[in-house]
Amino acid sequence: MNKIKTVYMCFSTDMIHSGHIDIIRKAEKLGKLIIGVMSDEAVASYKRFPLLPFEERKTMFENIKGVYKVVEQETLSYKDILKKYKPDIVVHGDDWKAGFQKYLRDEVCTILATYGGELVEYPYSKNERYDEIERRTKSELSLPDIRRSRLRKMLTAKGLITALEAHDGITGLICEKTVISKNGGAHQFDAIWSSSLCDSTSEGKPDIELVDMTSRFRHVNEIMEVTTKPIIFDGDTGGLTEHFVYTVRTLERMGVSMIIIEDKTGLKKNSLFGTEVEQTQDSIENFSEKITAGKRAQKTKDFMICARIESLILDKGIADALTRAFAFTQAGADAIMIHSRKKDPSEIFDFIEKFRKKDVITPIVVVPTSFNTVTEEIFKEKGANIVIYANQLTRTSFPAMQAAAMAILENHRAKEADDMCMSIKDIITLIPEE
Ligand code: SPV
Ligand code: MG
Repeated sequence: MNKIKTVYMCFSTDMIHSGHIDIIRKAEKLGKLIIGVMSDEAVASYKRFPLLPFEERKTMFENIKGVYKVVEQETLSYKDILKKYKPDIVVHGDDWKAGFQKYLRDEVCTILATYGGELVEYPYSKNERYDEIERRTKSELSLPDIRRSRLRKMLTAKGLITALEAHDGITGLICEKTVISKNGGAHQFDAIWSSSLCDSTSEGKPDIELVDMTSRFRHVNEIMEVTTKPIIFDGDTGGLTEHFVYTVRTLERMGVSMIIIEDKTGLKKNSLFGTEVEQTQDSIENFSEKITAGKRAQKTKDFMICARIESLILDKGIADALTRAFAFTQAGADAIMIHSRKKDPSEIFDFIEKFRKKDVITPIVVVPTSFNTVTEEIFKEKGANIVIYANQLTRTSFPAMQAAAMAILENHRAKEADDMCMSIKDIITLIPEE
């Protein structure tokens, strides 16, 4: 008697439509159907954060007639799952023959060939209605409640997340849409950083809390209009406690996930100036009160207040930074940001190691503008949880704009600047019409 074949298919969707049911019906006719449901982390890495968490997506597939078993596929790559279950047949839509998924397909074919497995592909069901479902899902992700709560969820799912600076719609879109695929994996930014330095710079002003909150909120709003990713807001010193509580409520209502406030007082200057300019650190008591007042003011459990410690920036040493970090978490801070302007990351690593000896839960945020040789993998290994690329989009755009302006001045025409310009076609791809 012929042995019943095992069939494997993997899904990342959080909504089942008739196209999925069609392909499942075909696959189950080929044998005992095992469905792989992709982990939250794997889905978030290449697509978007799933609306439904893994467990719910798993239950959804378990309840489909004809499905023999549902398992978790932890990575985009099928390698581990194929090695584990050795299915006789892998079923997939034929859409993965090109694009970033081609690598995955090639890998599947190579592995299947090692044990005589077979790949069965069905025509991908392109349907306007399915595109509409995906569009709707995306717009739900941008709703305040859903967007706000996603930072905590991502931290739990991934352990370490990254944020890239944006200060307007176009930089927001770059954070939202830039994805690279490499060796069967995909990589994109998890969140967006609304930086005081870059908001100020984009308005041609210094980073001294001169750009008021109303203008800062306008930048956030512009970003929110065209993105879905969670937003971390640079709240400078947070201002007076009496004002800070309103800032917390406004940001929370808008759907921002986290505010980071730094323990400085008086006229704030950008930290990267260090001790070249006069900067005063707030007292532990005052800053703790501000944090506690902010925590009391927020309405949801999702919103996070992060305390940023400036001790290393102001040459006050690790011991002072640690004392402050523990006091601020005691006061209710949901996360700690430790900053440094040294190229050498040792003092950051030293802080993280000592903090983690007493506190393994509170997320640690780092902004590696100066200590930029450290990779995300190393930060994760050391115990950091959020890596913010705080100003690279702003700083890369100026040289390009200046070069174009100079080329036009030199040549009395724009032709020489042409090669530096993004094509209209690329602009349309980045900014689609709804
Ligand atoms: C910002 O981006 O505005 C920051 C980070 O606060 S830093 O410029 O490094 O102080
Ligand atoms: Mg700032």
